[in-house]
Amino acid sequence: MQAGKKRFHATGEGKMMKLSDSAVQDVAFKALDAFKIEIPSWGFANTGTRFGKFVQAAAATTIEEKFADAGEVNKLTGVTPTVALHVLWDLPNGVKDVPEVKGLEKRFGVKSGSINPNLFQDQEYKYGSLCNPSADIRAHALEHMLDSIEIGKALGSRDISLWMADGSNYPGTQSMRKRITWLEEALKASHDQMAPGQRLLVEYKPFEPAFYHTDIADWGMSSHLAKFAGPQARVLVDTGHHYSAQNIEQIVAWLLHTNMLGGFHFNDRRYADDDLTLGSIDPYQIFRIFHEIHAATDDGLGSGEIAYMIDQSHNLKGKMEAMVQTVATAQELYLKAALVDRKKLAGLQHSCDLVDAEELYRGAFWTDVRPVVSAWRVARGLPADPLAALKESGYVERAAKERGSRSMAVSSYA
Ligand SMILES: [Mn+2]
Repeated sequence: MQAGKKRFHATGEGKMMKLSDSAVQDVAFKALDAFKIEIPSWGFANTGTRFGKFVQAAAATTIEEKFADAGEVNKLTGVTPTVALHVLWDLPNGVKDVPEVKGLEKRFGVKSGSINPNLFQDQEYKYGSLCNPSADIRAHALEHMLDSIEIGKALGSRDISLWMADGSNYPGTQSMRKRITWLEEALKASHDQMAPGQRLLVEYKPFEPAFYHTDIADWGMSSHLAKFAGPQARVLVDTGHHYSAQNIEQIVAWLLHTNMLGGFHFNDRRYADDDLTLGSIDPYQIFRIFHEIHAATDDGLGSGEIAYMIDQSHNLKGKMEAMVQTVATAQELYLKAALVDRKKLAGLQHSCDLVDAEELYRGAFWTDVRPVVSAWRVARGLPADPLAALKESGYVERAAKERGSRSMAVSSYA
């Protein structure tokens, strides 16, 4: 479709949105211009499940290849200017690796995004990292946090994104309250070392790898810890880290209301934390989350500080294809939510016109926005269909040829 030929209509007249009003296309383009999403370096590497890995020839095996892939996704989509880094996987030598990473940023046209400390890989973390009963091990974990903050400063990246595997498997084997205190101390000490403008994002997860208690199990715990740490700390919502029936958009509404929402790790799941591509199971869930954000923005709660990030591990789909597919899906769902006529919806909510309100809301969700996203891409000099452009480019085949000898070296899981 050519830009400007068909136009979107989002005033919510009836259930169907019409492609007519140029003002609505302006709204759509403005929303798409504002939307950026961060992609994770680990989404390009060979990863697996607890049981094994199915390796892919085109998978990235080095930080250079991860940056090359991330740069390619940004070229195709135009909305992924940053790549999340995992300290031990991407910067095994800490701050010493920063010059190399800076060189890769220049070469591939993407910047370093959130810095993810790794507090779950070392043998000493068997019984926890920042919550370990051993003061020595806690100190070592804190040192890694502080190193990660220094890496963030050196790279000029804003967010330190903390997820911990800490917890326990059996009742009575650990003091949950002592561990809260240790966590409070560690996050406060980390916060104290941050530069102005840096942020600490605190992620939560109800279970896995710990199966009895997880030290940061839900958004309330994250929010408490972030507040305790200091004014530059916020909550990070990973959409996969909830119980199946949980109302995630309500959590988002609370975090917006209390100004504690720092960002998202987007993915989808059918059961637990499966890291499936966004919107593959429940796109309406993501639409409902974005609606809360758009509505809060209207009400003057700034959305500029919300980091949208992808946290997915593609062990069956091709990694590049899965990433491009996810980015496009995120744009579509963000746009659908932007097209809700929120003024009209507020009126229907006030008068308790339940069916009309729901139909207005769902009408935006059912609108096929793909043509307007394509028109926006063309208007911005991007491929109209990034997945097709990826296929045509031959990038994945080239990567498979170049990387195959390294990426196909299977390491057993046990
Ligand atoms: Mn996550």
